[in-house]
Amino acid sequence: MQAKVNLPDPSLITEELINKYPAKVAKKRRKSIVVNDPETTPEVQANVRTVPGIITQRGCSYAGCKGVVLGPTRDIVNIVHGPIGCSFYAWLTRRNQTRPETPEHENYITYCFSTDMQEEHVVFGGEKKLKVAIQEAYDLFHPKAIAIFSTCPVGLIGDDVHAASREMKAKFGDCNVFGFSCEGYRGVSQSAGHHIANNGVFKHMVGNNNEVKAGKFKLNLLGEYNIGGDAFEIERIFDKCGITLVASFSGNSTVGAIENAHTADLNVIMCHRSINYMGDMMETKYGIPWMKVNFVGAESTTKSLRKIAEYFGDEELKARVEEVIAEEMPAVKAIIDEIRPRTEGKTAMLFVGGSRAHHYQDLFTELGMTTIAAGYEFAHRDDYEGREVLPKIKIDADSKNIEELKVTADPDLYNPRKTEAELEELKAKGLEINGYEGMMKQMMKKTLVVDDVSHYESEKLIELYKPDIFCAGIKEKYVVQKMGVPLKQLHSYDYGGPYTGFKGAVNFYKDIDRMVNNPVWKMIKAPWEKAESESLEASYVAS
Ligand code: CFM
Repeated sequence: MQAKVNLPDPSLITEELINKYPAKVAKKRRKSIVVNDPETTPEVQANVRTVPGIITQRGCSYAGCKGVVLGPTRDIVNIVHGPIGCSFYAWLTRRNQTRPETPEHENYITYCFSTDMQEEHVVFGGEKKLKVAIQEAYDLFHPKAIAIFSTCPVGLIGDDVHAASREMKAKFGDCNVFGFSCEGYRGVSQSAGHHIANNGVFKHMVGNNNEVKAGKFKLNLLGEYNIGGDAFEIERIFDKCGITLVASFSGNSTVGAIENAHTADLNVIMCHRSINYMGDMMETKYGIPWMKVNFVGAESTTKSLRKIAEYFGDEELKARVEEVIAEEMPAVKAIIDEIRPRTEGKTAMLFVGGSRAHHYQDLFTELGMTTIAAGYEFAHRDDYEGREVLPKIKIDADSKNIEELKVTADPDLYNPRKTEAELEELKAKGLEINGYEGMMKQMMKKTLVVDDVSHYESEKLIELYKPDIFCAGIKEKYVVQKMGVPLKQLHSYDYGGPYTGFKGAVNFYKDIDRMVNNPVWKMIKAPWEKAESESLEASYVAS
């Protein structure tokens, strides 16, 4: 594939990005900045510690565990064991929506539960206070489950959240209590917290309820957290196709659904980074294969639905999926036809999390736009280069910190949903089972891939490439916009969304059209448009 846009020489760009760094830092950063080639997928340094002093956009292990993976499940009381700030900053900041069955059903997402650790507890221990908090939550809410999240001081002083949880669980008898050693420092980013969360959910929740519910085509949706209502749109499409969603991990989800997840016949994975561990563990223990899907983008949605239908191999389902696509696509096409002449040929940069920098490229492609540079904040090499590099990834001291569960086939419940021969047949049809090819194979040659991009590098990239839109988060938003480039938040969606499925794609096209074609950006004098002498005030909007 050839770029429709003129790309500057990417090797010169790399030099520009790192030439202001001290030699040691430059050497390290150089390994995380690569010129893409979809054929050879060069190695990207990823999932390594950020250089101290560099402004990164990463979060912590606790954020990945509590905020990302466990947080969206509405009927778990999530108690943060730590100082109040850790809880406050994880309180309703992620826009994970949920829809209780009735207004009377449990929904604890709006609450902020914390042990409010004080100096006294740091010095003399906080377990007693934690048990009091668990008891209080139980007395007030009688929830199905209580999860405890360790913040940094908990690990430093050695409070045993697991022992406290076990004790309280035994005491209550009707409430599942379990803890997570997800102290912020456990890994180099929130990615460590995802893994810790996967282990805990797998150990303490999945498999607790063996009741097999009705439904011919049963699957779990892994790694979809219902930001801005994304999961609602996917659920709507599944319903329409006659696909039964047993559990979502964990957007719009419940304890009951997750406990029952092992009765599904397929796991489809949206966000590979945050939940691939669960897919693998469920395959080993229960015999459920997983498949990577992407419901971001109308074309990607149709592809994913067809993959699901092909997996189940049922002619009626295949026909129904085609009917749904035929019903949904005209409205999408109509909007595309209207908008695309205005967006065609424009350029985008995406620096987001651990999956969206890849997924959202499909929506831009649908708009005729080119992604000229992209990167994740905390993904691993497999999310860039594809899972075939997994055996080649060096396990460093930081990764060794995180427990690898030893999973074996369940003596009673292991039931391979497909035989080896059937799996081979599906693979021959082009269905990637238990695989993910990563971001780079989809990006054009000579585009730039940057892992854990620093604030300085983002500004440099904007100066050098002058993209039509930059996608990142709230921390970058206003700096980028002051440079005269619109920034689309792909974590919170700038309070919009959903962006998944057919209806979500339309929302996205309209939002991007409004942003890249807004005349206001031309009225801002960008720093590179100013004379040298004026450059001191370059970061201000007014000129
Ligand atoms: Fe997965 Fe996510 Fe993401 Fe993520 Fe996140 Fe998020 Fe994200 Mo923000 S689970 S990796 S840790 S898709 S909160 S819903 S938007 S960084 S790209």
